[in-house]
Amino acid sequence: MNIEEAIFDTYQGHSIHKITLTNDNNVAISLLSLGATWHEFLVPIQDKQKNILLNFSTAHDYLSNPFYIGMAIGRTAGRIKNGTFPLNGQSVTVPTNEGQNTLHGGPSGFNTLIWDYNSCQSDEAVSITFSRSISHNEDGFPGDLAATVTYTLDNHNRVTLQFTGESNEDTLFNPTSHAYFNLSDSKTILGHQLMITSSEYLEMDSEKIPTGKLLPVKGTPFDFTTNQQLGDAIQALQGTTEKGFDDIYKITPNQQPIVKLSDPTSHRSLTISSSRNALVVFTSNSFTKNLAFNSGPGEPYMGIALESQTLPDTPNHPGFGDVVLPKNQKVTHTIMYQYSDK
Ligand code: FUC
Repeated sequence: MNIEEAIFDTYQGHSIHKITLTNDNNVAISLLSLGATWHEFLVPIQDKQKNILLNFSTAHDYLSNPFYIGMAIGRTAGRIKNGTFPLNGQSVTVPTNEGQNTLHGGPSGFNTLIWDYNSCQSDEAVSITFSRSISHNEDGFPGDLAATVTYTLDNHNRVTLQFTGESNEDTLFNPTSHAYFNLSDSKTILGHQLMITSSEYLEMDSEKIPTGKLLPVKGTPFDFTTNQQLGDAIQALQGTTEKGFDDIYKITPNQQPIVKLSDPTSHRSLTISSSRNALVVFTSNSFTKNLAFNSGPGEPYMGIALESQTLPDTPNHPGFGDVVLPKNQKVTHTIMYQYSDK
């Protein structure tokens, strides 16, 4: 077990730190204090390490595109229609950042913040906890929120991501991670297989806001109840505007893991376990070569984001769940990622 700290970059006069956690199997994760970002997931291949996450080499690159690469998302993942929702019988409006809607916590979401951190080490696991107080005036959501984002790497090659929130007023809390994975040795995820324990996905309007209607996956390219090759599924969506997946699956969390991503060529795989009721699947359909990733210029389908969360636009849809964080109550959400190369 090992922890290393380095300066990653400087942003608006602040040092951005990179913290690398390594386990006894030579698996490592690195995190950035900007956006509490998951920067690298390094897995051993022979005597080297391979990174299976999309990432950038500068703070500017992380913040100069709309894709939230690797970043922590909060207070609310996904879109809130018109930045407006009911809370305690009143209509609350928060700042918007995608047309008239609020995406991924709005213009001052978790991903835009520089977080404090401290680390912790035991024989079996090593972790880092990012913490930040976010005032109502800073991001425009009700209440001053004390938030933490903890990444733990253990010797079973598991990464456990834990978010906590506590506010002095009732507010919303629906955080997630926007890590993009590519397990393979090729530039795209088209050869990957995907399995999701979900039989329904959400209908959305032209602004990607849920209409409230659920659609069955059975008999469609959206059906990942058994292993499906992403290249085949994406091919079947070429007639759509999105030309790939940017979809919200309804999850029944009594079946774990909720998703398995695997690369048959390298035998690398990743499962995700979570008790939340949704998984957003985004196959980087609109990435362009102007994105200067560490792995080279951007291109469609170079990574897949698998965002475990509560169904978005929650308070505007009865039956989607409850993302209200009651005042003075600490709420914890956990997402667990299990890597394997067997
Ligand atoms: C996912 C998508 C959004 C957006 C974002 C970067 O959360 O649902 O449409 O593109 O990623």
